[in-house]
Amino acid sequence: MPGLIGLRQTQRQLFRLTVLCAILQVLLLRYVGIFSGPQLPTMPSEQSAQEVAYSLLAGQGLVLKSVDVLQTLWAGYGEICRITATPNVSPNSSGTTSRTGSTAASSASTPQEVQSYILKLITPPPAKANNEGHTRKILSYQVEQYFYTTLAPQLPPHIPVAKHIASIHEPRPDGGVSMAMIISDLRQTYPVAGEKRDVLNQIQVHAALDWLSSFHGFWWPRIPTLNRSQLVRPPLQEVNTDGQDARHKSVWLNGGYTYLATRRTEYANLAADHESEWWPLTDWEKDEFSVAELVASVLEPKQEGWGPIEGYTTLIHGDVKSENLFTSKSGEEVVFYDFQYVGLGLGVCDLAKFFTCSVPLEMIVDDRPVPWELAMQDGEKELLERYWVRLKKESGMEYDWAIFVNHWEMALVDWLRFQASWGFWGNTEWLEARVRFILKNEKWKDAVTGNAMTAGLWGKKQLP
Ligand SMILES: Nc1ncnc2c1ncn2[C@@H]1O[C@H](COP(=O)(O)OP(=O)(O)O)[C@@H](O)[C@H]1O
Ligand SMILES: *[C@@H]1O[C@H](CO)[C@@H](O)[C@H](O)[C@H]1NC(C)=O
Ligand SMILES: CC(=O)N[C@H]1CO[C@H](CO)[C@@H](O)[C@@H]1O
Ligand SMILES: [Mg+2]
Repeated sequence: MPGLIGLRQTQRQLFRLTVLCAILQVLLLRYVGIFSGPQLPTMPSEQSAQEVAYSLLAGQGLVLKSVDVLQTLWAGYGEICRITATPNVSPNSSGTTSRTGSTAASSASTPQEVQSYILKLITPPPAKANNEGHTRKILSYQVEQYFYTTLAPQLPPHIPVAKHIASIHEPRPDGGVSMAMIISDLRQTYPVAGEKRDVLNQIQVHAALDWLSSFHGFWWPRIPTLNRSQLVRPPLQEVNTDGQDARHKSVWLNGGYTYLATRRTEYANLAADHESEWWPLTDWEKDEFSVAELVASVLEPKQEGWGPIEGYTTLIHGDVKSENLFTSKSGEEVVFYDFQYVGLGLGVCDLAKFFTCSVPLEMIVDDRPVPWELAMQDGEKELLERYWVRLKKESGMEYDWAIFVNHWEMALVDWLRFQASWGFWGNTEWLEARVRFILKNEKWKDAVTGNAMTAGLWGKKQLP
């Protein structure tokens, strides 16, 4: 029966084809599954972002829905992810208690609202004693976590920051620390990003200044409540960086990451560069100290004893620029993030970077081209006054205008010292012209020297 045999053969071929198709299908599904699922790059740690997010959310009664990597962190020591989650409405969460029936029914009928959050996962190797940049970075993540868990919840609603949802901070056997933190996703309320290296518009600049004056003003009278021995010293001095110790640390003794004590290498390079217009900043001015050192010693918050800026010290953000803020659609509401360098300092130190890197030049200088030397012009003054008035109101503290301007001028000189040793960007012409003007003022120099003396610079073995 050839027909039958033929049929059998066809059946066999069909069967083979079906099996082949099935195998192909399985392979294809796997392929698609791998590439369409949440992106999970291999982590240097034991736990993936997804695992960490899942367990942190579970503790908050939330179920993880998706994980999207926004960026990997410096040197691959972690990543920032946008995650989504829904409330956990499984009968397990309520079913075993005495409240029965209705709870499960009502939660089943409520729509499961998907919320998005930001996960910051950090798994760096242990800090090395003499690697300044590396140590600075690792300490900065601990500082940021302290800020979100302990300080941010104290802020009133008119000084918005992301909300802390959950976090872990675990020492690892290798001496390093694993950190993870989930905070609220600010883009839901503040959809406009400050953008890279860009200047803000006038509305955004005013809103950012108002946020800063409120933030600085809020913390100013509260600084005495901080435990000074828990402040994080400059990276090279912060020798003991094991996990146990970090649990007792709070924010930086000196906010920011450009102050002289942590930029000695860059300073030495500037001091060796006799061609640079700004080399004189490093030249001996009074006894064996340079202008840059005199200014830095005045601006430096002290762990013990008294300093000339003591009564004016507040918490500064430490990295104020357009890339670290979001605004509302209108630009009238601003929120800052990236609190890795939050610490003590004068509020004007945040403003020096902000004016240089994120304020449009035409808001602070009228003349074109920008003159070689420049006194404070009306635009700059208006912005500073706006900040100063609100700072005093928020803090309830006194701040004499002349003292404020003196602080501002020191902050400009200090910020220029960093840029001159590291590279200029932003409103460089304005900054250089302002500092040329300030340095010509002998009365200003005498005041700085006087302050440096009371700061105990003389008789101090180690410079800032
Ligand atoms: N709370 C948040 N809401 C929304 N996006 C955030 C939030 N925190 C951080 N991001 C996003 O992650 C990026 C990096 O975060 P950031 O804290 O500035 O770290 P980095 O030290 O890498 O600058 C930001 O540019 C921003 O796009
Ligand atoms: C301040 O912090 C140190 C170090 O953690 C601690 O030993 C000390 O008890 C704290 N002081 C106060 C007043 O809390
Ligand atoms: C209330 C209750 O029974 N909760 C349980 C839900 O399920 C988790 C894990 O399966 C348990 O750990 C809880 O105890
Ligand atoms: Mg940032």
